[in-house]
Amino acid sequence: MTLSNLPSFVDIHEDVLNAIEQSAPIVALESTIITHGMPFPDNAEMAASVEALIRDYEVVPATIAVIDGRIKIGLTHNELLQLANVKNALKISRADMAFAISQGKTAGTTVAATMIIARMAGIRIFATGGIGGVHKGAETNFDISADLTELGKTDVLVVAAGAKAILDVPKTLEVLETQGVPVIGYQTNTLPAFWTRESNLDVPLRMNNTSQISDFLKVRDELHLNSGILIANPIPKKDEIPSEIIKSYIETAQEEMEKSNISGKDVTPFLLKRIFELSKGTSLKSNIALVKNNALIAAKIAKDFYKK
Ligand code: PSU
Ligand code: MN
Repeated sequence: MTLSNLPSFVDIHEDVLNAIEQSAPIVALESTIITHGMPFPDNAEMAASVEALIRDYEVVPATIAVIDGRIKIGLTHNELLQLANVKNALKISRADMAFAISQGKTAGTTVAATMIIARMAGIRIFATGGIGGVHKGAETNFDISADLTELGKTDVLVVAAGAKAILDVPKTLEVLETQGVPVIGYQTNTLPAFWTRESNLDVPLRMNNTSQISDFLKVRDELHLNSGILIANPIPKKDEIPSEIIKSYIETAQEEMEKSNISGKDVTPFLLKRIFELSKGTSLKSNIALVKNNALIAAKIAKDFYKK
């Protein structure tokens, strides 16, 4: 889809539009992390500082969301604050995007929905905290995030801090492989585990600098593979939470969830919120630090990819 035939309900921020027209580097950002992943006001502070960090790198940030039924690609400061503060925002993926738009709702876009919207505008590089994956007990509850199938069919590069230990990480890697999604460890041999730098799983591919990643993306384009790429970027050492500690919080949160009949799209927000409470806020601090770290790598990749 070219810019001129974007749907009538899409608003592109002026800075983003200019960057698209000039083939200048842009990094897309998701908004479920704002509406459902972090409490106010930390979510607003996180979103604004991640955008600022990308701008400092001379790359244009494009936070993607749905506000009052309109797709926004790039938010004003006021829109960002509004979104961070809104009660009852929807959390939308591929399945419910059209619902939010046709009903005039406000919604945070998941990794899947953000990838779809970024691709519409030709934005190729996207930073987030963590992707959705295969949940524990998937063999009986079938809970597999639509993020994984989206990565299998939409050619946007996603920088994330690996897969969270609230997920079944080995199964998540298997599904990514089935979907044909390259998983590239950035300067690491093991798949990062979100709050911790390392896990006991080998990362399928490794790259050590952003220009290698940019070259890889260019080859993928020439091959017309048309699917996503996952860059797994470890959390900075100083912001890590030891795995034994985070494991005990996850187990408690998981048990509570099973007792309280939480299912579907409420699962990830519930677990994140309980882990935040159980860790007395340290999980949130780490989460913010790793999002910033991912934004920085994404900005570097974008700069290399769009170098003239
Ligand atoms: N992981 C996080 N924080 C988040 C999410 C995942 O650490 O906010 C969000 C992302 O938007 C992701 C979504 O796309 O949760 C996945 O939700 P589900 O598991 O319901 O597919
Ligand atoms: Mn799910």
